[in-house]
Amino acid sequence: MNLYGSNTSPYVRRLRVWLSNREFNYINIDIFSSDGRALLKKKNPTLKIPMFEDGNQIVFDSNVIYRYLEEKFDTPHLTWDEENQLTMINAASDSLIQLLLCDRSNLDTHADIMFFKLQRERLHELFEELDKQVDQGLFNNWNYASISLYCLIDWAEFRKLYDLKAFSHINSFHAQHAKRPDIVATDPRA
Ligand SMILES: N[C@@H](CCC(=O)N[C@@H](CS)C(=O)NCC(=O)O)C(=O)O
Repeated sequence: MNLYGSNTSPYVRRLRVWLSNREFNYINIDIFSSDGRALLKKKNPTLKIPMFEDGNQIVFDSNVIYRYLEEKFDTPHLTWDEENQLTMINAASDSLIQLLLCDRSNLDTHADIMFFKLQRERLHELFEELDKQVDQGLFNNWNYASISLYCLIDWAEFRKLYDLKAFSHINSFHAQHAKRPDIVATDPRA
């Protein structure tokens, strides 16, 4: 089993953490280098990571990879509420990725422009709801949803993409899990 990704991607990190007590090869690629792009073009027309390879089966997209792994390891399905948590975490991750790519394209992401305003409005709603759910204990189990939340907030902090200071429950959640061996082993700063 090969997981292709990069050390900084929050979508890749959640799978690395979830898989941390299983046998798999992690292949770190730079998706913006010519070698990385050539490898992706051969196997994955979405040109996005993570990508998973199990024998002849290639799987794209972290959500689908997770479903594949659930089946392969016969682990319980996410509940509908956990699926919603994951959808919120994905929406926040996607908005932050769009802002990062715009910033790297030298666009002013604080400009009064519909696209940027929509992302920031969404991020505010999502972090408020996620903060509330952490307070309600809905992320108390260390499962795929809470691993994904950790990877999102740690990445937002690492990339300095969003000021999360106001979300005290999210901050406590982050501090609570920061020293876990699977988290330390996948730190994008390392
Ligand atoms: N829905 C995808 C999103 C993956 C994604 O956006 N990955 C980023 C890296 S964190 C990527 O490959 N970006 C390349 C690009 O947008 O060109 C998933 O869940 O796997």
